[in-house]
Amino acid sequence: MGRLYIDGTFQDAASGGTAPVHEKATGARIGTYALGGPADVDRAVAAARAAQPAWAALSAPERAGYLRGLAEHLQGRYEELVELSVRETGGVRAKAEDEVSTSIRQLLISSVQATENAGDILPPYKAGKLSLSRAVPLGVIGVITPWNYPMNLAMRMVAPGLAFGNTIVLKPAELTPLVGGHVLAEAAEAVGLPAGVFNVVTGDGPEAGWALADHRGLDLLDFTGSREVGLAIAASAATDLRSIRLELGGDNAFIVLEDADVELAASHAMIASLEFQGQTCISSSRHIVVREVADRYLEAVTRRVEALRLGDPMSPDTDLGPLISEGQRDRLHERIVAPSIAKGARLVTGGTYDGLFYRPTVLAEVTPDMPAFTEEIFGPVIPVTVVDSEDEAVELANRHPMMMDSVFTADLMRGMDVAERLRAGEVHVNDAHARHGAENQMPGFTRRQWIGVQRTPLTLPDWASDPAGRR
Ligand code: TXE
Repeated sequence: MGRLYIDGTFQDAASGGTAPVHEKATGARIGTYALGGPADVDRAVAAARAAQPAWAALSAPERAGYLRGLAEHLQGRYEELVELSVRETGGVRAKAEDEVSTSIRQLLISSVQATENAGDILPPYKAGKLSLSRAVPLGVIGVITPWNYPMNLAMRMVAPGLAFGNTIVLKPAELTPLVGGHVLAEAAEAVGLPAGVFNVVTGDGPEAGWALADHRGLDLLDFTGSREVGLAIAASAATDLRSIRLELGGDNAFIVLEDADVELAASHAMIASLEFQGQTCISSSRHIVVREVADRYLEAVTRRVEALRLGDPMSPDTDLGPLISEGQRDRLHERIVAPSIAKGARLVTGGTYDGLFYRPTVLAEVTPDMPAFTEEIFGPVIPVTVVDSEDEAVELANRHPMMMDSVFTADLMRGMDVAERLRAGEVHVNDAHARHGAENQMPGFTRRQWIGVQRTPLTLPDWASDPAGRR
């Protein structure tokens, strides 16, 4: 631990510095990570660049074989990795199991996809032409990941990226560099991935992160994290039109209509807002409930929330573990919960904390001018806003950027209609956080190259074929 993985070798950061990694539930030190910086990122990008042509020149089944090897390696360490994920992220066992198994599944899916289709034959525009589109790798991809699903969010980029012939430099979050970076480097070494194909530069955001985000030697920079850092990366990339892809937060809506099964909605609300203590970009951040069922919904949610067990995430009896950091706790409490209560929100339950353990919280009478409505929550808080109609619910939901919304109604067609009116990228009807196979649809790890071949001689105009012979 405490080392970078560059060009196929574990090595110290140029600065020589390391920093501790802590178990979130206890604060115990569980490892170290190397404090990489610009010089390390330069070396990693150069190694990835040098390795890329030979990696892309391997056959797709050969690359797929390496991916299957990575999957087998992770599977062989399953128990150890689940435990490490629990310690490092503070998520309960079920969350850690989901994270590791989703990462393995991603590797297997990408290994198949890469061998399936290398392009298309297109209908020619004119007779005698052969028109092809060929999928070619982008080249070198920089990947910056957050701490909430560190292995899974890395693998979503790394697996398809490698499968399609790209090479990678990964900068994992400093709160989770082990399960989000070091373990993946160990896997790469164990399966003998060619040197430089996959590199891990750990370090802090403003140093290692920014050095990678701002690097001119990448073909794509992929960032998952906060809106603030995303804005800075977008501004920098705009200065010379570098390719970036950003996945930032979402102030997602959870709509309960008057004909909904209120108990069902309340059960889904637990998962939608409280899974991993609500620290997920697709967490439901605003519960918008039609007045007729609002009291019943509030009661059903509160009853469930008050029965949740907060504690050691390793214990099978625990429902919610600690928050990831004091910074996240303070942001949640000082910038969202307390000011919303000050503005008139009613604290129904929770609203207190002990260290990183934040009691699951229900806020009622939340209005659209309160931080609990306008800000992404990113913590175990359910803010409930009452509306008079479906139209008002849709209008309020659409006021903020959303990734994934839910709508609860007894009428599925009505649910579909509401879904069509919501601006979220993904909407669930009578469901939340459902797995719909997004890992099958990761976009853009190749670019399209169009190839046109003239198969039969063309009759060209005189001015092109023989201008000198013109009379
Ligand atoms: O994110 P940061 P934080 C959102 C969520 C949360 C907020 C803050 O709203 O409350 O972000 O979380 C690296 N240049 N999400 O502070 O700082 C950093 O090292 C380049 C949503 O932890 O954006 C880490 O690897 N990189 C998200 C990654 O960016 C920088 C999940 C994310 O850290 C950098 C997590 C810089 N200047 C938080 N500064 C989701 N979409 O799921 C930091 N980083």
